[in-house]
Amino acid sequence: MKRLALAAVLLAPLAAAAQTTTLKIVSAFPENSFYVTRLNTWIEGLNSEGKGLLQLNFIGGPKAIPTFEVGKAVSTGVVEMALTTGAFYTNVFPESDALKLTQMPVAEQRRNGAFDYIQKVWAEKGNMIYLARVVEYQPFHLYLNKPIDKPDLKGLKIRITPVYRDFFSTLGATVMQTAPGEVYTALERGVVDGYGWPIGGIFDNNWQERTKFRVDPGFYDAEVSLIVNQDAWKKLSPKQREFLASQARSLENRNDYWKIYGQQETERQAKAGIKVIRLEGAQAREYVDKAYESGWAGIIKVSPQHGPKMRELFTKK
Ligand code: 173
Repeated sequence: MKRLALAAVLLAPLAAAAQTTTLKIVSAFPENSFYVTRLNTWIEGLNSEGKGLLQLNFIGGPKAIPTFEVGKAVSTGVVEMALTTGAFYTNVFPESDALKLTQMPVAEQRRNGAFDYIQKVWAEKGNMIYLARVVEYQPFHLYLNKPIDKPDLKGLKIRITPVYRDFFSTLGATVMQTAPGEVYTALERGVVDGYGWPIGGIFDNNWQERTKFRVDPGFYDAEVSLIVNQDAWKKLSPKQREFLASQARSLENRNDYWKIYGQQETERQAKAGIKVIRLEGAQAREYVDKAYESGWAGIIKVSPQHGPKMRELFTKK
């Protein structure tokens, strides 16, 4: 009897510890970006609710794993989770960059089959669980230091990621890919005349100091999501999976916040002296149409298998 009780005392903490899984998570966006601030707040909440079940250990941003390596790290299980965007892991599978082209909120993607299709492709081609989209309602813009009076970027050198490559190239730009962490230096040295970025976030790394113009309208919708290594996901218990999915879902459900953030950032840019180059009427329509046409042409070219189906599911009817 005595021995049994002792064994129970000794084994109880072990059993509890065995039930807790800790997953490593990284961000492909710089440590000091607002996306990461929001991620850390979410992780704190998850860790306090997930005691004894599931914990997340934030390893860091691009200093830990470089921006364009994060997708591979998740795919191979070097880390179990990441906050990143599809444009940063086209080196895992090229369809990843298509998420910028969705024309309906993620809530609707979960209803119309788009989300299921994304999950299937991400699992098959990336060994990833596409868990939740945690940024939306953030159109991309072209930011410039030289003025333009029509949608023609000939003679301009623009910083890009895969998001903007097809579109800005179509407009005649010379393009140069960099991670977000290298944008400031590229502007400072005059290596580029402008860059692509969503409506929000340019203040995180002081790019406003090196930005004269924003071109309106914006185009596409910035996608930032939580992805999980599929093997790590399968190793979780049903209860842990349910917990992680519902925590991620509750962050996704708060995406309306990004609408307000976009307005605030627009005002902040005006106050910082950034002038708007506004394309109007037919020119504005052509600009946005060109963005989608060149974007889809690029995706369909690299993925004749999934591109057309994604286009059908992602396009507003
Ligand atoms: O410009 C970028 O680095 C980029 O591709 C991106 C994608 C989503 C959100 C923010 C930036």
